[in-house]
Amino acid sequence: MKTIFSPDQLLHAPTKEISDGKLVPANEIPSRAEIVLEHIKKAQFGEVLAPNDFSLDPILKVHDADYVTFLLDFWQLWLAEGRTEEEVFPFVWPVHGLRHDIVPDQIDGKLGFYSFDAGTPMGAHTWTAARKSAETALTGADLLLSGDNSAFALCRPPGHHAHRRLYGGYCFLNNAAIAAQHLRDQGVGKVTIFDVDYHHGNGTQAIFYDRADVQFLSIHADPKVEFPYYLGHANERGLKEGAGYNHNYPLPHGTSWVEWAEAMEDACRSIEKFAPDVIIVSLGMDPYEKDPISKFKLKTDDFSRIGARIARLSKPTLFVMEGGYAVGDLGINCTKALSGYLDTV
Ligand code: OKP
Ligand code: ZN
Repeated sequence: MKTIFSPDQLLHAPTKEISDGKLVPANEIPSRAEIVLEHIKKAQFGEVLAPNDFSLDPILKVHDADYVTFLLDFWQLWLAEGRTEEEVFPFVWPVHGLRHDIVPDQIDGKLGFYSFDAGTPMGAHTWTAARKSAETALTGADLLLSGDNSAFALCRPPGHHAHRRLYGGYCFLNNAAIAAQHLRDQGVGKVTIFDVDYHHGNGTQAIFYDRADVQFLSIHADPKVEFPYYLGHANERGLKEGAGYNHNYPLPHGTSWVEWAEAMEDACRSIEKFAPDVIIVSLGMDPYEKDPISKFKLKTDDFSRIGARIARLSKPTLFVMEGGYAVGDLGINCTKALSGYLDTV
């Protein structure tokens, strides 16, 4: 199994974030990718490749052009406004009853228009890193197209919270969605995105909600008590042609392996029924018991079990990294998931 990674993904390097009303040290930091890379190399799963260059087209298949332009330009707008802070946060949003049809000209108006939380800092190099992260996922998709049975896209920043036209939850471009759409555009018939991150993949769900060609399943903490709060309930089953192709498994705080695995078993039965041509795993290591921002109780060896169960689905599989913030154990948990897969497949 090859791994794809670019050091440009380290350029997005926030030092602080707003969480639970406080300014706290950032969780989504470059060392997350570095420790995973170090463990992947040690495990010798296969070559580590740099991502290929892509035009903006595959990103624009998933994200609106005005949103992409905003991500590209926002640092210039920020400086032009005379701001000197290196980390940028939104603070005002067009929620219920406010207008969504006029994009403000001013930078603070734009920041709120294109985001859904105040917990996702942006900086001078955010666009460069996010674009490389998406290209890492796209290169993984291309490896499957050229015959590899599996690949690991070591994406960072993560992607699954990003909507077509919204950033948030540390995510700017939806790497898994961009890879899935690219596979469809290259002739792959049906794609499943299986999201095992602790947080609901609200962006991925929203992007494919009315489509029957991309199935989405997510096992996550109940949004009634956990970020992203406003999406991820069990009764969200898809719309129009997409009805029946969206599956959410919200689980309570404190969930450990037995209950988590039960949800996964149900999810795997739905995947088998859908019979995808390719599976993309949104691989978050944050269901881990020691994760600093999460409240599930999975242990290191449980990640091997996740990988092994996915292997038994017997489909070409692209692993796309999402969250996981217990940095000390992130490398081992990630390699466990991948070796669990490789030892079973
Ligand atoms: C990104 B990914 C709640 C703070 C929530 C955002 C979490 C984003 C997670 N105490 N902050 O899904 O791992
Ligand atoms: Zn997460």
